[in-house]
Amino acid sequence: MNARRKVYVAGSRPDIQVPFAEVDLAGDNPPVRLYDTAGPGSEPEVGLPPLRGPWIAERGDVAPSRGAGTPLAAANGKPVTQLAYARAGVVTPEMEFVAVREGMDPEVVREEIATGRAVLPANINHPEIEPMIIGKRFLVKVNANIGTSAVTSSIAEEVDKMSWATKWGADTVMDLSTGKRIHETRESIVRNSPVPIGTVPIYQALEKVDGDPTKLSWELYRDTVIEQAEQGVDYMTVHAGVLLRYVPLAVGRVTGIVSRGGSIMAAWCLAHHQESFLYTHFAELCEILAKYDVTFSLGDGLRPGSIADANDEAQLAELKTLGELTTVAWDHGVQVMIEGPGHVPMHKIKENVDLQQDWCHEAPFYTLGPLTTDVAPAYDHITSAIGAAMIGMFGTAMLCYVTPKEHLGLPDRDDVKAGVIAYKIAAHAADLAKGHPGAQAWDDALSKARFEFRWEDQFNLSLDPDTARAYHDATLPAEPAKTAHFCSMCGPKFCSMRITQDLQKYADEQGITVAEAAQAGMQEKSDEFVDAGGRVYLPVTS
Ligand code: IRN
Ligand code: FE2
Repeated sequence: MNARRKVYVAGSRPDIQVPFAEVDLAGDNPPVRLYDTAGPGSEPEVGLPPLRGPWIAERGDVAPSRGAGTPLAAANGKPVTQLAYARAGVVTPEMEFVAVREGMDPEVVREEIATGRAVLPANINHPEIEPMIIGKRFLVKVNANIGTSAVTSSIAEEVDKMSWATKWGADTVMDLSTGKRIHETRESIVRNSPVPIGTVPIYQALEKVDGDPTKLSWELYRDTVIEQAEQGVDYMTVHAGVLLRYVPLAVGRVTGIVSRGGSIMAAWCLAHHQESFLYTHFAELCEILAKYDVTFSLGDGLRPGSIADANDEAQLAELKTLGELTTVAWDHGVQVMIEGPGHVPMHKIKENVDLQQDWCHEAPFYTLGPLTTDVAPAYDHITSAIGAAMIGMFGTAMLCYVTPKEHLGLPDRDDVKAGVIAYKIAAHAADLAKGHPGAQAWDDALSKARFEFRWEDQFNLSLDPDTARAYHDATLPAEPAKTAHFCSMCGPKFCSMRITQDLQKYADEQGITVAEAAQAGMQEKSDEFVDAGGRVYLPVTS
């Protein structure tokens, strides 16, 4: 029996169908509805149905960019972004979709987007997505990075990794492919992805100049951005805050510049001794993004790559510039989020959120971990999930996962799952700490199932039912054990939860309080103990 079912909740119009995973529970316990990122499931060759197609068309502001059959673009010179609509007081179907998904008032969703405190990444050329929102008033989100590199993996493998990541709860996926078939890989991923897709266009631009950053130019970069926007990329990392004058600030660091995009731009700035073209052409870039509703993810090219470099001058100088660029993007009607570190010890985490929120006018923060210590390669999903939980609690809106392979190699399927699960834990722990309405209902349902020894319910409610079930079965494989009133931790004779339950039952039967029952029970047990010969260990008789 599959106790986890996909259900859809309709919005104000029949084509707003919001997915949830519903978990049926035993007895008269009501079913629990969980946020669901898995999508309807796709045939890789066909792709997902274009759910948002009618919503995009009926706004009447887009047209095929180069005639029939070509990608869409803004038709009348005005931004076609969710930000522009939110400011105009319009609740789009996308906004209503996320309101139902988050259990929030659609007006709150609109307001958060209008003020820039939240983003709804939804390229008009990615009609396949189930809309989601990133902002501190909403559930903390998780991004999973995937992507081919020149050395390993195929397109099919990457599409599979994307589906695998969303199955375990990734809210967005970034395709960081490098190497030969970037365009084709991205096409397959976008057409099959139920979640927004992010990219770092400078990576593909670099491939076009055979890996020589000094040969990059604004024109080449611009064309790459348009190519990706037309494919339907929903948000793009742009390292426009790496200014020429900031590069020397990274010289004295323990780990220099660790951001790939950041080091590409630093190399270009130094080679030409000019200001970054991402900065000098930023307004033009905004005009392009506004035509497709691509959301900016302003990159942290100078993020710290070690505990020693956390919160240093280079990092904070860049953050200030990202704040200025946020205002420019907003003036163009473009949605913005801000990327953050990296490696930060726990006592320096809060300052990151406070400064980012202040300097970047409350634009959503999107951080990579941060890793709270550098001493555990192979376990950086853990070192960073600790930081991610903290930074999420302080108001970070999205957490970029880190896998066990961080610093060591390219993540495979198992690493993707380990990373996503670690980050779902961090995100949910943050939701609880923030008091997000409804977050605790999930914990309460699982706790109750645990207390009542409803093993199947416990498994089905868990973040990773497969592993929970497998661990249980490894010690108590028999089917009856799943309903038995003990677990393998304490065994049948010493289960604390069973003792509490027995006490309650005894008190109810005798019409006395639990305290009195405990007293009476103690006496009874003492007598029984003495009668049985006063031995501590009894042979198991059943
Ligand atoms: C997120 C927050 N800070 C960085 N990230 C992610 O790191 C970013 O979104 C991208 O997925 C990845 C690689 O960025 P760099 O190394 O090019 O900066
Ligand atoms: Fe690192």
